[in-house]
Amino acid sequence: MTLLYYLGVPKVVTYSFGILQKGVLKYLVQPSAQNLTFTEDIHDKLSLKAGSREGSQTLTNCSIISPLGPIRVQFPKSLTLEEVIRKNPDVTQGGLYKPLNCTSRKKTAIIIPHRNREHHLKYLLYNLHPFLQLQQLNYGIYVIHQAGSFTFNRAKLMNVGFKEAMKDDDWDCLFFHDVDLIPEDGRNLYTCDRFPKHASSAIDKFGYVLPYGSYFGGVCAFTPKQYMQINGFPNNYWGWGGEDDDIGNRVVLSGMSVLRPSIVYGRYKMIQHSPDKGNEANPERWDLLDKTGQAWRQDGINNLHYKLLSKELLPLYANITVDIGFRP
Ligand code: BGN
Repeated sequence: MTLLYYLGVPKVVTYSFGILQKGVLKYLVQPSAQNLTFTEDIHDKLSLKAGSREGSQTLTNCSIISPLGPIRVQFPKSLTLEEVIRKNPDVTQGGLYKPLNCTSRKKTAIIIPHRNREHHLKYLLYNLHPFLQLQQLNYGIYVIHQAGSFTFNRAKLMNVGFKEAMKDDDWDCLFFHDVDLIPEDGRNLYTCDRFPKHASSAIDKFGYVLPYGSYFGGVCAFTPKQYMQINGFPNNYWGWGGEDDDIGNRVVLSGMSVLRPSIVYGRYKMIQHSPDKGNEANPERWDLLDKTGQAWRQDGINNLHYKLLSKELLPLYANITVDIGFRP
């Protein structure tokens, strides 16, 4: 299992692994039913500890091993945001959390691009908060909301998230997270590594394998240094598709490899939805991708412009609303 955990392999090799996954591994890695923990049980586990922060004693370092294995994620029909707030009493304004009885050496910011997906956001928060708390991380959740109704730009929102989160704290890891993906295994650690990480290696929508070897969509993680090394994400992909491939290309072009959790740990459930209005497929994506090799140094975090409209510290997350402009 440990050997499978990370595959620090360049693009080409990852591709052949993708084929291998499809053929054989898929059948070896289904979690057995008796090991599954329900989201609600995780909340129960945490509520026993809630509020029990121990006084001024010197705290020992937290373990970075999550007690959780496979999770059967839940989507209770009548769930409200108030209930999610109630279930997370130790999360402070702006969606910040620190372990109660140990000192965490890991500080992770979660960046979630968003528009009109309140329903998904509620279920993601319901599942993600306890998941991160059991990993004993210092963490903060940032939701980056694109104002207006111009075409959606996922990668530019991620750049805004990076900039805004780094103003608040010296995060040592940033997770760039789709709003509709729920992690299904506690051993998928939300920490950074020697190279950028593609955390969603096995999404249910693709039959729990990579759809293609160089796939970099869904959930990925960078240290600030790695993020600067790829010049952040592209700002010029308006609409659906291609921006994740561009980011994956940047990793390779800047001399790094992609790390992935095994398809046992990297499982995610995608919340089903119909295509978003304002996020139609981007007809320019093939042309843009052809040019990544020349464009990545000019377009990215170094030429990012946006207007910050508001920053509210809500109980479960920091809500950042931005005007990022429109396709020129
Ligand atoms: C790919 C998309 C990705 C998307 C995955 C999975 C493109 C670029 C043209 C080659 N890439 O085809 O953005 O995440 O599918 O849906 O469309």
